[in-house]
Amino acid sequence: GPGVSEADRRADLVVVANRLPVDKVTDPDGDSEWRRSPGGLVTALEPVMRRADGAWVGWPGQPDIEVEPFEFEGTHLVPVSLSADEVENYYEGMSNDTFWPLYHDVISPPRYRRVWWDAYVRVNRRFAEAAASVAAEGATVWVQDYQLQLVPAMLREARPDLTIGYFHHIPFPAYGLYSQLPWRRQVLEGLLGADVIGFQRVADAGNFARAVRRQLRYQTKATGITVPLPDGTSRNALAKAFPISIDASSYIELAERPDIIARAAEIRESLGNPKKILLGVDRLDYTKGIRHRLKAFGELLEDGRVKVEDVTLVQVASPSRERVDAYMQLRDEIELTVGRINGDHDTMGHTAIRYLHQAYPREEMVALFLAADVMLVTALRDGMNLVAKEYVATRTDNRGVLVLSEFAGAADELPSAIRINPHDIGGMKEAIMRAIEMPAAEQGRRMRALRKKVLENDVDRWSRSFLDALEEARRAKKRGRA
Ligand code: GDG
Repeated sequence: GPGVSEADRRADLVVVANRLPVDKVTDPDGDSEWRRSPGGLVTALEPVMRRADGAWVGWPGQPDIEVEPFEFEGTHLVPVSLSADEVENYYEGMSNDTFWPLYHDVISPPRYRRVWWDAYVRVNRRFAEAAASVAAEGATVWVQDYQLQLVPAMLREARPDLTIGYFHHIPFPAYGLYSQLPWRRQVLEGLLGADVIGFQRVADAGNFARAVRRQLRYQTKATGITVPLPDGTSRNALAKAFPISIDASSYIELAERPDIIARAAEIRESLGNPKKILLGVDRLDYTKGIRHRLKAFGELLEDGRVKVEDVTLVQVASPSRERVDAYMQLRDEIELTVGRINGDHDTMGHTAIRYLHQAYPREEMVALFLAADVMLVTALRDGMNLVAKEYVATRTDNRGVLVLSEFAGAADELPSAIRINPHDIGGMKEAIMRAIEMPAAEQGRRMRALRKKVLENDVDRWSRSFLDALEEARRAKKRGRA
């Protein structure tokens, strides 16, 4: 209102995420401006934030810059600065080289380093303080993801009046693995500061509840956890699955655009008009099963079951976490494998694998989805996997086949995909052949069922159901106090 300065604005809904929903873009003249980031979470929360006149707390994406809070497209943005050391220890270290591999079933060995943990605690406190200072009395705060697992308890401590939610975008591992973490108690206690703790799959919520029982000896019952308080009373936390989704209608709009349809035809043409195009789209990450996929496809070529003139695999591996060792090593392995397979099978006019270590605009991604007869999602572990849902949403002609790993959260909702275990290379080869050879009628049957699921459960529904659960928690708290 009048007289309230920008920096003093308080919000009734606050989102706290590692990144702000904007990127700072600098043009060749050195002028810079903020642009909305392309991410899915940003799109998902944009309408909610606008309606609630909300605030968003996050890191602006570059080390050592101090930025004052500012307004951006109807949202109050509150930047949290990180030093270069903090980016290295809190983000690249603790978040991406400890929690990420541990929570994805130690596909790559997690590293437990005390200096990383110290930075993680310090940075989580900074996020919690920023959120506490922008939240209005009785506000709702929604914390996002594994970089900020301590924020809920820190916030509750500073601001008991708040209703706090936390959503975990990645898997929560079985207790036998989770218990490796030297700071396993602190993390559970951090998360339990929230009134609602959301996970992708029912199994993730179950693993979390089991860790809480085994480690903290708290009582759990279905999705409810009884958290004891110092005064001998207790409060309830809800730990439950809220499977995330995509803005399906925006993908349909793109899929119906004539220029994008034309681009899909052009892509097929430039690949030499193969009979079938297989597609993989992933951040270049060891959780995505890219090597397993390449192995299966390479063997099918080797066995003579597919011919390079007939079938091409397009693999987009967008650059990711390039300063973390495990990612540099993975890139070398993938590029060696692609080089070998192409060297053995390519002809002058046809390539086995068109490998693209690049990031593309969303329009190009949709053109690729439209060009692909078979989408390969072969993750070894994945919280959800939005790519599977995006492919399905764009297939307005009800054609195309989704091959989907049972280790991706999306498998719980999409039983009409061809389900695979990516560790079973033989099984994956059969699944790929089945997808390549699938008659149009069966494709249509399966794709209609898949589309129904994705269109009914879009991201707007996801955010509404999470915020409804938080609202319910807020009411229950009020009743408890009255
Ligand atoms: C985490 C969890 C969970 C990829 N390359 C390009 C590009 N992408 C887009 C995809 C998709 C998104 O990035 C990736 O989302 P995923 O869900 O597939 O995977 P993660 O990045 O690992 O996300 C995951 C998700 O959080 C949400 O909770 O589902 O399990 O790991 O939207 O299309 N987009 C563009 N160019 C690219 O080159 N434009």
